[in-house]
Amino acid sequence: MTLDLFSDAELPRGKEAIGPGAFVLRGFALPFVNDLLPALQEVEQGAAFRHLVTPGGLTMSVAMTNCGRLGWISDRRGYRYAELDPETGRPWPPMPAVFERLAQASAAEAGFEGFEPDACLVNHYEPGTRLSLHQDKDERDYGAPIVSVSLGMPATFLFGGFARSDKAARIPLVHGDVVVWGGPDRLRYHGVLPLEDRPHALLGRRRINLTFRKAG
Ligand code: MD3
Ligand code: FE
Repeated sequence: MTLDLFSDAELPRGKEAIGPGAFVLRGFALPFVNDLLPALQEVEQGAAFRHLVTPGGLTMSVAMTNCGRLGWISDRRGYRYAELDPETGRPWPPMPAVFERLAQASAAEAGFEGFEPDACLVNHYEPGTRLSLHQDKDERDYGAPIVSVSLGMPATFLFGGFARSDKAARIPLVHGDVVVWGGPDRLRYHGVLPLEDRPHALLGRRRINLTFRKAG
C-alpha cells in the first residue's frame, strides 16, 4: 500500500501557500538553471554588482544590480526605479529571455496569469549578508505580483506582517526555490537573516536572488 500523507493537490514539490496570495514553488527554477547562470553573467557584465547607500546614509549589506527597462536604486535622495544605471549612465542590460520565461511561468503557476515584469532586481549575498525587514512599495501597481528566485547558498527568509513589529515567520529557501507574492500579501514586511557559510556546489559562497517586478 502507498503512503498517503499528501493528497494529489498538495504534493511536497508543488505549491505551498504561506499566505492567501503568497506561494512557495519548491525547485520550480531548477529546469531553468542551466540557462539562467550564463544569462546572469551577461547581466553582471553589463551592470556590475554594487552596494547602494540608503537615504539614511547606510551602505547596504546586499550587493545589487538590475536588468530590464527599469532598475531599483537607492541613494541619499531616496529609493526609486530608474531607466539608467547611475554608475554608467547607460540603460540597464535587457531582461534575458530565460528570465522572462521563468518569471511568467512562476506567476502563472501561482495563479497570476499574464505577468509581464519590466524590472529584475538581482541581489548578491555572501556569508554574513543580511536584508533587514522592509516593504516593497516603490512599484506603481501593487496589483502585479513579485516573483523571487533563489540560487546558490540557502537562506532563511523572514515573512512578516503589515507592521514592522509583527512577528515574522521563518521560511528556509534553497537553490531553485521560487516564491510568488501578490494580492493581499504584496505589502508584507520581509527580510533575510544573515547568511550562514554553507558553500553551494554550483555557485560557491554566494546566494543570488532575482526579484521580478512590474515597476512602471
Ligand atoms: C514579500 N529580496 O529584493 S525576495 C528585495 O531574498 C527582497 O533577496 C529578498 O526582499 C531576497 O526586495 C527576498 C522575496 C520577496 C520579495 C518581495 C516581496 C518577498 C516579498 C514583497 C512582498 C512580500
Ligand atoms: Fe523586498
